[in-house]
Amino acid sequence: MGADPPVRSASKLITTAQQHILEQKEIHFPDAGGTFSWLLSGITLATKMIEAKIRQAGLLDILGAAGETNVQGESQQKLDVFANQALLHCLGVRESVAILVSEENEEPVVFDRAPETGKYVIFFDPLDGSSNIDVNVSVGTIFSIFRRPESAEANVKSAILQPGWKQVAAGYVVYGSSTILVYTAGKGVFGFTLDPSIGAYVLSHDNLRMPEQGGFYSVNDAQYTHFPQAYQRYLDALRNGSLGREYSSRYVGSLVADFHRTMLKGGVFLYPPTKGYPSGKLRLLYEASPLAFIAEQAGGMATNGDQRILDIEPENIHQRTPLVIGGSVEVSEFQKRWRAAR
Ligand code: AHM
Ligand code: MG
Repeated sequence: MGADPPVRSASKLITTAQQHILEQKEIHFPDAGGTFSWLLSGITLATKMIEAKIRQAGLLDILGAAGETNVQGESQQKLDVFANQALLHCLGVRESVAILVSEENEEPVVFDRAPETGKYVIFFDPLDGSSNIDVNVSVGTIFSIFRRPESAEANVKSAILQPGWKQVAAGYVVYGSSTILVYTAGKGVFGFTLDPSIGAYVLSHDNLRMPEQGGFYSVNDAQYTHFPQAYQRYLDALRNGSLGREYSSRYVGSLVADFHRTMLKGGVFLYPPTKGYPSGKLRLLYEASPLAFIAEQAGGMATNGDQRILDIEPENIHQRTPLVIGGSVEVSEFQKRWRAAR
């Protein structure tokens, strides 16, 4: 027999989201089973189906209201319906899912699964900012995962109404000029870009950190006169250089897109209470809370003014909250001014 063949180096060219999730599990949770990774693969699959549909949107003439209104009284786009069904289907078939809560469904979807198998409760906003589809502007999907409480007295209500600090994972997908998945499982934040040629999310943003202070603020400025005074004074301070920076404003009107820019470039995103939305417009459980978890994992902060978003004890599944989220410098400055004004 001749000499042994040379051993090839195992260095990787790419890391897919699936590989990454499994590697992270081995590092941080070596005793965990594979159900959590399988669960996340349900989300990545659904978002690839949604992304494919979005890319065809102009071609297939599938835009426009589907003739139904959702639980918030907003007119539903056909793509909202598709995105919701894709997530309900891809997650519903996973045995580990106990309860699914969607922005598009008034009631939670509860599966008849024993607590030993049905371990997770998942919230999602299937297609956030969907009115932007008509004008070819970025939209997104947001998700939030909790463990189902194990105690015998835990019922559906207590499984659903958990504060955000109990999330085991959260993430979003922004369908923009490229499609990017960002997620955290409580051990840092990672971003993956969908490579359409192979249909896989590829690691592109390793251990994402939000700048402590950035140069952008993001708010629906047209509502300024309807904001509480403390918000107005804070925005004035951002504009007049009191925070030691010259800020520019950026507002897409798609939460995921505005948040993603804030993650990468820094700054602050605000959705204050307004006359039309006295508790703010954004929903706590499937918009504010998952993004707050990601922001904190990346070194940022998120508050409703009175409380850290992750500390809010929810009272109902579709409740709204004011949201101030972004870099630690900007958010703590807001917090200080808000408290002083109370
Ligand atoms: P949606 O869930 O109906 O799409 O609404 C949420 C969207 C967010 O993406 C965005 O931050 C906000 O609404 C914009 O609201 P406004 O047009 O009032 O600024
Ligand atoms: Mg939404």
